Amino acid sequence: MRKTILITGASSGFGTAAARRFAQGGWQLILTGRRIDRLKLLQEELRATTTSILALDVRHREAVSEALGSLEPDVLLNNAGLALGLEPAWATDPQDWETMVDTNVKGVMYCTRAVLPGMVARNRGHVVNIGSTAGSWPYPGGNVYGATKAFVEQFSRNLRADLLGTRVRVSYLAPGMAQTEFSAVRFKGDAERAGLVYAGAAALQAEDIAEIVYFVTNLPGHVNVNALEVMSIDQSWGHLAVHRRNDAPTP
Ligand code: NDP
Ligand code: 8X3
Repeated sequence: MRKTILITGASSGFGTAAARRFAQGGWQLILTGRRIDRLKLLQEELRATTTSILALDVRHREAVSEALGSLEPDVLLNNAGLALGLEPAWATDPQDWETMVDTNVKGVMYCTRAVLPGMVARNRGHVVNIGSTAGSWPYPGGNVYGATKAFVEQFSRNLRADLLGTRVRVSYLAPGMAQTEFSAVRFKGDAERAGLVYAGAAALQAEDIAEIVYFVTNLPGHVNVNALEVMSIDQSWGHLAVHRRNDAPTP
């Protein structure tokens, strides 16, 4: 029987690439996002595949429960998310913090809660949560964005603890810098600044993440990838920052 994946945030980036990858693998797709026009185009592109589209804002608990509660996906890809701003904590727009928490934290909670009872009842399913390296490795300006992704990691691990004894899998994927619309959203449409994020480096591409999601979900049912971090070869960690007073020399 053909399997079904439900993807949040399928209108762009990782979500669109995952839709294409799973379509190629013969899966049925349920694609969600706010921009229904984008989803319609994708549905048209993938018309050989059974694809349903749903306009859904993951921040709205009732709407999520209504739209997803009766669906029976084999895989839920909790991918919808965003960063807004790169200012230090004291200079951010508090509304941006709210939006990130509502989307990246509450959206993941709501979508998971909507499909999980069915997965447990069927004793079958897989929840794949997209986090970020920002959830583990702090950087200036990452403040609430990174914290939301740390939530996603711990939520994923705690879900596994609850689901022990069932055949429902949970995986947490933490990508590093990837070239999607992510930075254009973070910088609120400033395309030039967004382009600089990826300039001169071989950033991850959406297709790379889609391939990893496909791999993780197509492993034998007894194999649960708990957490997986992936970066471009051109990205690594910096040393810990030290603020030196009185022009003290750097060693
Ligand atoms: P994109 O901006 O390209 O895609 C984000 C997707 O999320 C869009 O489809 C958007 O759809 C959807 N989305 C945003 N807000 C909502 C909402 N309230 N309700 C429903 N859907 C929403 O970025 P990416 O593909 O890069 O991001 C996908 C995920 O990967 C995010 O969770 C992001 O945090 C994470 N990530 C990204 C990295 C990167 O460097 N690109 C690295 C690590 C993690 P629409 O606007 O139509 O609703
Ligand atoms: C996106 C990666 O480093 O821009 O989650 O926060 S980063």
